[in-house]
This record gives sequence, C-alpha cells and structure tokens, in this order.
Amino acid sequence: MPTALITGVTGQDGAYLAKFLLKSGYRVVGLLRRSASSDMVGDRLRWIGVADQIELVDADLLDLSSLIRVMQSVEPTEIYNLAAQSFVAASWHQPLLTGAVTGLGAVNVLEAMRIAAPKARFYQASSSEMFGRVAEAMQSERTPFYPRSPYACAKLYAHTMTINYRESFGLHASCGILFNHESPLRGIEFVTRKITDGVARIRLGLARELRLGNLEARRDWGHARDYVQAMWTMLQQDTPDDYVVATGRSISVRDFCRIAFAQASLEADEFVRLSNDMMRPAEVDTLHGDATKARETFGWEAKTSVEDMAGEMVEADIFRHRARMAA
Ligand code: NDP
Ligand code: GDR
Repeated sequence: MPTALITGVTGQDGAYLAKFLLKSGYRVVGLLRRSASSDMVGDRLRWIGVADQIELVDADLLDLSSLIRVMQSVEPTEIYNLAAQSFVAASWHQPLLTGAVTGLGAVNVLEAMRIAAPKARFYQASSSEMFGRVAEAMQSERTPFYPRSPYACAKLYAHTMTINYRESFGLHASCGILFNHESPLRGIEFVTRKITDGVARIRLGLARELRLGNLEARRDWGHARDYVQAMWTMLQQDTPDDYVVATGRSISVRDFCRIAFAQASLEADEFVRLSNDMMRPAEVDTLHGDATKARETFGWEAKTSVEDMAGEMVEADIFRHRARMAA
C-alpha cells in the first residue's frame, strides 16, 4: 500500500487531498503541529469525514529534526508539502515568520526527504501569487515571476529551491503552481469564504452589511476538490516537472459577490461596503491561468464552475449558522 505524508493536513487542501488519497487506497499520514487548541485542530478532517482514517504525527516545518524523524518512521512513497503561512495579507504583519515557514520550511522538508526518504516523490504547493505584477495577460509555466508580498517572495524561494533540489540531487520533486481554489473548507479570512459567510449571515438576519477591500481585484477561482487531483496526478508522471493549475476564467471580487449573493436571492450592491482597512500595501491586480500544459500532459481540467462552487459554499455557511443558532 503506498504511503502519503501530507504537511498542512489540517488546512483546506490537506482535507480534500487526504480524502482523495484514502479513496485511492493510500495509507495517509498527516503532520500535526503542536497547538493549545488541539480539540479544534481536526475540524476540517472531521467535516470531510476522514478524521478517524488518517494517522497524525507530531512535527513542525520549523523543526528539521522532527521532520527527519517523521520521514524515518513513516517511510513515505509520496510527500505533499502543503503547510504554509498561507494568508497573503498577514504576511506583511509577519514577514519573518512567513519566510521561515513558507520559504525555509519547504527546504526543511526537502532536506529531511533527501536524508531519510530520497526515493519518495515530492509535491511543492507553489502559487500563482508568484506572478504578482503579471508580465502576460494569461500566466503559464513560462511567464516570468514578479512577487508582490512577503508571502509570494517566500513561495518563490521554496519554488526555486524545489527545482534546485530536483536538478542537484535527482529528487522526484514537482511544483504545482496553483491558482486560487476555494471550498466550504476555505479559511474564513480569505475573500470568497468571507463573502459566502457574509451572505449566510445576511440571509439569516445575523448581519446587515459586508465590509470588503479591493473589489476590482481579479482572480481565477477553482474548487479545491478538483485541484488536489492535479497534485496527485503530477506525482504519477515518470518525470518530475512544474505545472500551472487553473480554470482559465478570471473574474473580479465584485463579480464573485454578485454570484454569491444571487445564490441566496440577494443583491450584492445593497449589502457590500468598502473598507480601506482591507486594502493591501501592494496588490496583485489580476491573475488568469493558462493550464494547457497540465491538460496536454495528463488530461487535467477544472470540473466545477465558480457559480456551482459559490452555491456550495453559501449552502454550507447557511447550514453552519443554522446549526449554531439551534444549539
Ligand atoms: P491553509 O492555510 O488552509 O492550511 C495551511 C496548513 O499549514 C495548515 O494545516 C497549518 O496548520 C499548516 N502549518 C502552518 N504553519 C505550520 C508549521 N510551522 N508547521 C507545520 N504545519 C504548519 O492552506 P490551503 O490548504 O489553502 O493551501 C495549501 C497550500 O497551498 C499552502 O502552502 C498554500 O500557500 C498553497 N496554495 C494555496 C492556494 C489556495 O488558493 N488555497 C493556491 C496556491 C497555493 P494549522 O492547522 O496548525 O494552522
Ligand atoms: P489571495 O486570496 O491573496 O489571492 O491568496 P484572498 O482571498 O485573501 O484575496 C483575494 C483578493 O481579494 C481581495 N479582497 C479581499 N481579500 C480578503 N482576504 N479580505 C477582504 O475583505 C478582501 N476584499 C478584497 C484581496 O485584496 C485580493 O486581491 C490566496 C491564498 O490562498 C494564497 O495562499 C494562495 O497562494 C493564493 O490565493 C493563490
């Protein structure tokens, strides 16, 4: 039975990937960092129904020795490095922590793998944020990078180090340059989930408005469920490589609001208010992915439309609030 080790298993992608790998017959081991709120840590894994099917091991991306011990005891065949300080806005408040976890942390995982599991296959969660101030209207693997946040700078370091370890040590290491992907398990601080949660609150009479920052920013939003399949498929290729994963459709935050509010028969313009507090020191104005290479190499395409995804998220948030109100 193949064994997958997932760092960041308690995050959005970790939950969807764990579910996908379990269904595919894997033994799934997830990395768990120490938390004082350990009772809440597995919430996403419980929500998605896999909490009792995966093994959890203690380690932290900042602690190389813990990672080496995990590699030695778990003996993974595939390693998915999803752990990160992943919230772009927070990276200006905590640039050093973001650099340490999101950047150097990835190199700690690569080092642990080189020392203790060199035959394993490695996936690095790279990001479309690396394109930043975009050099081309649609971004592919050939588009130059121009990071615009401490987060994006850290991801670019991890990305180029993964390529360097592949070329220097012959590791089977691939990077997925994933564009934004969302789901009902998206953290509440990210804009799509903040919007669908806001829609649910307004629908249920718990709030009267929703305060947002830059409504003109454009993103290529897909569903996490579709994107974790691309992660796995990359590692099944004989030759490691880097791939853009995106839907090929880009819409604004304003458009996403209209779509999400319409799911609850509401008009976004009546409820959305602008707040300067949410503006970023440097913005990524637009992202629009070209995933031709992934489609032509291994047949991956996004399946879920942004409308269907927004509907699923609004429904889940209404359900959550109703359950809280009933409790
Ligand atoms: P989340 O923020 O939901 O999850 C991040 C995970 O990293 C959590 O499990 C968190 O653990 C863990 N983590 C944070 N710090 C450490 C640490 N020091 N040691 C060990 N684990 C740690 O992210 P997503 O699931 O959305 O994204 C997964 C990866 O993909 C991230 O690397 C992200 O940057 C990248 N990415 C995401 C995209 C997206 O649109 N979702 C697009 C492109 C890239 P805890 O629960 O304890 O906080
Ligand atoms: P992003 O996602 O920065 O693209 O990073 P986020 O949802 O935080 O922002 C998307 C865009 O929406 C604008 N925006 C707001 N954002 C937030 N969070 N809250 C608001 O109130 C708000 N109003 C407007 C932002 O300015 C931005 O332009 C995500 C993360 O998952 C990264 O880890 C990942 O690498 C990239 O996607 C691809």
